[in-house]
Amino acid sequence: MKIVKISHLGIAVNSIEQGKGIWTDVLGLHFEGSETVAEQKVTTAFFPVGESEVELLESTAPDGPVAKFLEKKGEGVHHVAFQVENLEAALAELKEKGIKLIDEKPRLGAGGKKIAFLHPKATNGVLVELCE
Ligand code: CMX
Repeated sequence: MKIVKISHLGIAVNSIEQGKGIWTDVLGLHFEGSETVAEQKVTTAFFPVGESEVELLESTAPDGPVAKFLEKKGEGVHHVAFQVENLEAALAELKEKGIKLIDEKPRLGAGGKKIAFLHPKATNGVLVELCE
């Protein structure tokens, strides 16, 4: 498999509205816009940084993955997303190597990108997203 770059860093926040000021007013990033991804039970907000982005994640439902993360750990880095050249091939390769996957097949994430998650137990406690 070939990782091309860090696509984004996902940061779980209680509220995008209340949390985004530090990223824009203080750190000087540009707020590109937000999008709700119903399937993931999150609203995302993107702030480009060079070729990568910061993604703030606010939960839209108490039983969603980000709500559970916030309840357990509080606000903080939720996942790191790597852009890969061929997501299906990368997943097949990881499965073949016995790596614990959350998604064996790509699903659709923010911006209509194909995404899939690896289980944090397989990657030193860090939730890893692959996207294409
Ligand atoms: N980073 C690191 N570890 C995490 C984690 C995260 N983001 N989320 C959960 N975990 C850990 C928990 O701490 C827990 O560890 P322990 O067993 O040591 O206590 C373990 O994983 C299980 O966690 P849980 O709270 O019981 O939750 P679930 O097993 O129900 O779900 C996970 C965990 C990772 C499988 C689930 O959150 C998931 O499927 N995530 C992928 C989808 C997602 O996060 N979507 C939101 C972002 C969408 C986007 O960017 O578009």
